[in-house]
Amino acid sequence: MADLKALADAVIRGDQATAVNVTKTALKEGMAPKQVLDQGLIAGMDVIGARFKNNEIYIPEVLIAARAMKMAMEVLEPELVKAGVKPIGRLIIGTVQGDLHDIGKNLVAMMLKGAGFEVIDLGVDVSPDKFAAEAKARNVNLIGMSALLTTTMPGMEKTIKALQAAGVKAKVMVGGAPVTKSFADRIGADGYSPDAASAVDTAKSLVA
Ligand code: B1M
Repeated sequence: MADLKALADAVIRGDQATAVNVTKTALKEGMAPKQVLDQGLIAGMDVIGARFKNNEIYIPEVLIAARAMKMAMEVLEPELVKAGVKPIGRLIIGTVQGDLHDIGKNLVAMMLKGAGFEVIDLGVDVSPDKFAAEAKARNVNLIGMSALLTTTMPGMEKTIKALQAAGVKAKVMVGGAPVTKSFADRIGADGYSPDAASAVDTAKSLVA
């Protein structure tokens, strides 16, 4: 019988082979894909998120765990689709125009995937028009923007204006080293997070 605690532990350790094997065994035994996701993969990433938030682990451990989760998700995803399991929210995420930094944005994207969001990553140097066009085309309920340069932060405000002009109703959350809560409030963002772990809490509260 597949052990979902062992699956969560494999994610926490970043043990890709075990994560994939336990996922395959669970599915072969007829376990519900949603149960494998919630009690195995997401349970493991929740622990990673909490440890990261408490500075008990650092970026490399998060990336290793996220990779194990990604490998297992490749096995699980088609079964989730077949079972009609819906993600808890769908978002686009990108680094704003003129900015090529993506390590933090990727980390946030991975944590959100780990928490059960469908994440569409637009990459770096994303223009306000592209954010607006993708938000409309993909019918998302959340938009995430990252900026690492003081010179590119104004791109967040421009993007919010472009989203409003395009009639996009999705919530907007922002983050990145130079971004602050007061900046986020000033430009009219719905949410701000200082790090990837709290970004999950913010995203969940925005789509709730
Ligand atoms: Co650049 N860089 N860089 N850089 N770089 C910084 C940001 C800088 C602070 C270095 C410095 O001068 N001390 C400085 C910015 C100064 C400023 O504007 N205040 C700087 C500069 C000036 C530049 C260039 C202009 C340098 C030059 O060419 N003269 C140039 C700009 C290029 C461009 O973007 N157009 C440049 C280039 C680069 C590299 C390409 C070499 C490389 C990026 C590689 C890559 O990302 N693929 C790079 C790097 C690596 C850095 C530093 C060293 C590290 C950034 C990083 O990845 N941190 C950085 C200095 C530093 O921070 N020590 C620096 C780790 C990452 C996990 O943290 O991105 O903050 P962070 O993400 C966190 C949170 O902020 C938050 O969660 C993450 C995880 O906890 N978060 C969100 C991020 N996005 C979020 C979104 C959310 C919520 C939370 O919601 C959607």
